[in-house]
Amino acid sequence: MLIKYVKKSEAKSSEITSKAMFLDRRNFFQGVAITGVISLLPKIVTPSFASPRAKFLNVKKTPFGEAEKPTTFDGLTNYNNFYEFGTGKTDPAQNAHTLKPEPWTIEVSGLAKKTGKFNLDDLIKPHQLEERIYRLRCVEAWSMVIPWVGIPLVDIIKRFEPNSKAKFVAFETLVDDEQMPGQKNRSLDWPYTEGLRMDEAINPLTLLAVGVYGERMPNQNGAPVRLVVPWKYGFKSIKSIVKISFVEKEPSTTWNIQAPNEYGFYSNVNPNIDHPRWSQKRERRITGEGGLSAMFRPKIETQFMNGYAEEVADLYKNMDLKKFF
Ligand SMILES: Nc1nc2c(c(=O)[nH]1)N[C@H]1C(S)=C(S)[C@@H](COP(=O)(O)O)O[C@H]1N2
Ligand SMILES: [Mo]
Repeated sequence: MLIKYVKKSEAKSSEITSKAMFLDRRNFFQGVAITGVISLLPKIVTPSFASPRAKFLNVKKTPFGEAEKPTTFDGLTNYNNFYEFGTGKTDPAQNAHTLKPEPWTIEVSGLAKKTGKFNLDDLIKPHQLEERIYRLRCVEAWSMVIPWVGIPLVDIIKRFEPNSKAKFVAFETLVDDEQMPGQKNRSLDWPYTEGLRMDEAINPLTLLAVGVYGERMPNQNGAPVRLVVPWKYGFKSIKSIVKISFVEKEPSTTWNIQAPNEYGFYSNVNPNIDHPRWSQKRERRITGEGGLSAMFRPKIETQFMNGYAEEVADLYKNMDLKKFF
């Protein structure tokens, strides 16, 4: 990648020390023994990183989530949903090393003045990378707090100059069953697809993320580039994006195709609307500390729009949220 970063070997020793702290695996896994349910726990694996771990230079800090305690690096890289690498939570950490995140091309098409194939580095280069700490609430009722590195999607969208007919933005993940061996199974319809209404896509909260903790995106989290839509259930935050298209009609999306009665197009986090098979009122916060047993801690209340209502509730002011779930 041409994105400016400093190789670990070039990092100051002070940085290496702090790095070593969040790489301390004992933090994440201590406490597992006391649960007495080891056989029920996901397999503990060593996270895989295809490329050398390296820090971005020049990431601007922002006030987003600064009051929150992020999930540890180990926590957010060892408990993932990424069906392209298997359906288990530890499958991505174990299997995602086969993904080659560089070089990476994104194809932009549809109702815009500028379309074509773009190298990811060229797309990113003119922009200031930001760190934003956002809550991620999975539809399965767990959550994390993640220090993302990225760019507001709106800044990227502007450059393609979509026209007034473009009412939605559709996204697709890579299809390559050599790089993504989980695609040899029909666990989902490949490619994984997602979509946002244009006003959601250009909302200043919506992030195109290229890293976490100041480093390039770990493969299991969606390298090299993914969406982060913090007020929506996690599955809207599509990983390893290779296609973006500006379209007139609401695009079809993977989980809606899979189970339309369970997963709607909007999928805004909403504790007042239960999933047909479970409550969405509360969530388990995965801190990454205190071992995987942390998942057995009492749940916390889920907030309407995942706590981002002030920024986004207006987008839905004339809509029946029970109908457009
Ligand atoms: N391509 C793709 N993107 C995906 C998924 C997936 O299986 N494939 N899983 C989604 C789900 S269900 C969640 S909760 C988040 C998890 O992101 P994380 O692993 O970085 O926590 O990614 C989302 N993006
Ligand atoms: Mo999810």
